[in-house]
Amino acid sequence: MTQPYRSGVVAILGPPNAGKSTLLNRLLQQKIAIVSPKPQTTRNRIMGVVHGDNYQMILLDTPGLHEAKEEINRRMVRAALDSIAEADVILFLTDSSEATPERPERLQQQLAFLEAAQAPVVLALNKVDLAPKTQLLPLIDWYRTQYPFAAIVPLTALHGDGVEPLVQELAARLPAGPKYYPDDMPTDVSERFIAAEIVRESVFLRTRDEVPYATAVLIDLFDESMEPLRIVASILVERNSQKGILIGKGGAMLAQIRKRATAEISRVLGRSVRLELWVKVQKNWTEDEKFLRSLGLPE
Ligand SMILES: Nc1nc2c(ncn2[C@@H]2O[C@H](COP(=O)(O)OP(=O)(O)OP(=O)(O)O)[C@@H](O)[C@H]2O)c(=O)[nH]1
Ligand SMILES: [Mg+2]
Repeated sequence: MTQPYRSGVVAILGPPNAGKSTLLNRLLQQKIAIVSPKPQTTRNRIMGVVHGDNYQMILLDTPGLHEAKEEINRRMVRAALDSIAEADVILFLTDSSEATPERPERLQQQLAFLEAAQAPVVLALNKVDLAPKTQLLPLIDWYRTQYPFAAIVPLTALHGDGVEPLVQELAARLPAGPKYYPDDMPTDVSERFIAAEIVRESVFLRTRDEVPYATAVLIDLFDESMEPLRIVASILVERNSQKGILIGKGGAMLAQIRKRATAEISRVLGRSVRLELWVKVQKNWTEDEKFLRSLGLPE
């Protein structure tokens, strides 16, 4: 008997910085989600489609689950939790090099969210390249006592080991279903969104403390008819002092951010780009409900 065609939604959840976006990009073999060494990089739910021979896997990358005090953080966590209801399979991804059972409460809280889910939960232990080998088996045993995972897969999203076995585990748990998206459609995010996100990624990579978290990026112009592609973007911050940091001495910081973002947008979109950046102060935007909604963050 031939296998039925399978399709469905896999929601990727887990603590901040575990490597969720790195994994999404690897599974899609292209960059649609930004990545940084800082937590809380991803702010929106980001969809990507993996097209297998006999299955279609709709992946949802989500913001990391964290203790949310500010309005923006509350909404980021909401975006992540909302994806649970849509999921046919949940992929819970953690950092195996860090999240040892020494800090179990945080993980237990996150696993409690999944208990409401009807969907099977596959655990992926990421960053095994950084974890001491002797740590892995006790860690797997510990996770087994915490939740009835459908499968546990060690992997490294960055280097690719373990990714294929993970795909097999996920695909096998998709329900029988139709092909929802055409083969040539890897994502629903626009090039405009990716460009704004790469500017934000560049800010995450070049600045520290509260500055990346006070930053939002808006695309003011995205003119595809121009060669090179012309993009004008505003980088919003909350305070004048942050604007000063982003611009830097004689404009040096902004020049660095622009240079890095231009190169990365060109690489990802596969065409040359001319990028213009403006830094603007928009007081308390991280608490502004209407503005957060305009950024696609749910109630
Ligand atoms: N060594 C190693 N680093 C990894 C691996 N996977 C991801 N990283 C790094 O971990 C950091 C966080 O990766 P992200 O993909 O941004 O993590 P995330 O879970 O999406 O983070 P948030 O969006 O903030 O929740 C980046 O510096 C990645 O390069 C891995 O398998 N091995
Ligand atoms: Mg992310």
